[in-house]
Amino acid sequence: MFKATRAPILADRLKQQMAGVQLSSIQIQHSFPALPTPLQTSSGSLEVAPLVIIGLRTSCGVVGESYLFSPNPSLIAALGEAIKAVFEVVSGDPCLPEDITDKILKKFKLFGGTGILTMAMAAIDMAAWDVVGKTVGQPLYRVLGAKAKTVHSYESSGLGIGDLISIRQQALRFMRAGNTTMKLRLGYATLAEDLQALETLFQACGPTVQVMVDYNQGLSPQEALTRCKAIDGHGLLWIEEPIHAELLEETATLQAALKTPLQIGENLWSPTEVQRALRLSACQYIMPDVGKIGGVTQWLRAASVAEAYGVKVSSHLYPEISSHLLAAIPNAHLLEYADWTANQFSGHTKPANNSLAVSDHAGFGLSV
Ligand code: SMN
Ligand code: MG
Repeated sequence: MFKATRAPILADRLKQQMAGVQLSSIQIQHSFPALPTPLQTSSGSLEVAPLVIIGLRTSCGVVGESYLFSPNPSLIAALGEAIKAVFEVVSGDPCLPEDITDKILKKFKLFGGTGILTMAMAAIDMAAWDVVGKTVGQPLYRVLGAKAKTVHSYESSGLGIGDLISIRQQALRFMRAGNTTMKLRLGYATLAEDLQALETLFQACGPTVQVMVDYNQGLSPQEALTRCKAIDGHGLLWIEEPIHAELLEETATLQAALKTPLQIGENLWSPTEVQRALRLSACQYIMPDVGKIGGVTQWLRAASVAEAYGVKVSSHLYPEISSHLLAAIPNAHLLEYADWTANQFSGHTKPANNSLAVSDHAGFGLSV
């Protein structure tokens, strides 16, 4: 069933052009930029954004750039090694991202696709799409046939679990840039504290604020029912990952008991997993992570699965890359904007008035 919805992404005329460009070598760098605002979630805290930065050299001299984000700094070296190992499978191949991804999927079928392997594949796929954009001299959203030059965004740079004064200060900072849509992390020790944090945000921002909350998988199914019911009448845009990401049936039971849409997807590892979540009615919205779903190719395939279910797609992190993808799909919802890579890439743009301009440089416009 999934295969029936899959259509080629790269246009035929570009395929011919890219068939003459070969993948030569891959370069790996590590970077640990400090988060402008450290983030506490119910499943761990973040002070730096551990990144693997990839340079994909090709026979025509174009270098494709991409990166991976790992919440755990200790896995960055392993991610880099996995990228090098996976690259061996496609070294010398033409720069046709869909073929590259399908070859890697096939090669590692016995190993199974999740985790570091799938992220390594994503890094190569993303860099290959960047090569396509740079070779034809167009930003990726244009290569993908998009018309929109901006995407709707929400602020996710801060609003971690923390004291009420800093929640208020961060929210007011977002409001000053006209970013009135923002995500609050919940999953405090008690429901009363969750409610206090929400109340603080609404009081600070007034009636124009639009809020979604993220439990980062922190609740048991039973606790999730209690807590989500308690916030169900607050007019939230969505409630994100209330319980463990693997518990799709339990998430569906929870969704059936709530008015507020559930949002999941950042921990789904393939378009097929997205399809399973939607078939189970586990959520009303979906937000694949371009690193974890396996790259641009797999993200776009997941988005077309969601389209078939009439479900809107948001992105998870990677704003410089995700902005191109959201601009390219008909069922785009919201871009998650976090400022964690703001000082890392020259192509990083910041949102204003709940909107982010997609880079007009060739490829993603990343540039380290
Ligand atoms: C999140 C994801 C990864 C690291 C920190 C926080 C969060 C989000 O789930 O969706 O932004
Ligand atoms: Mg999340």
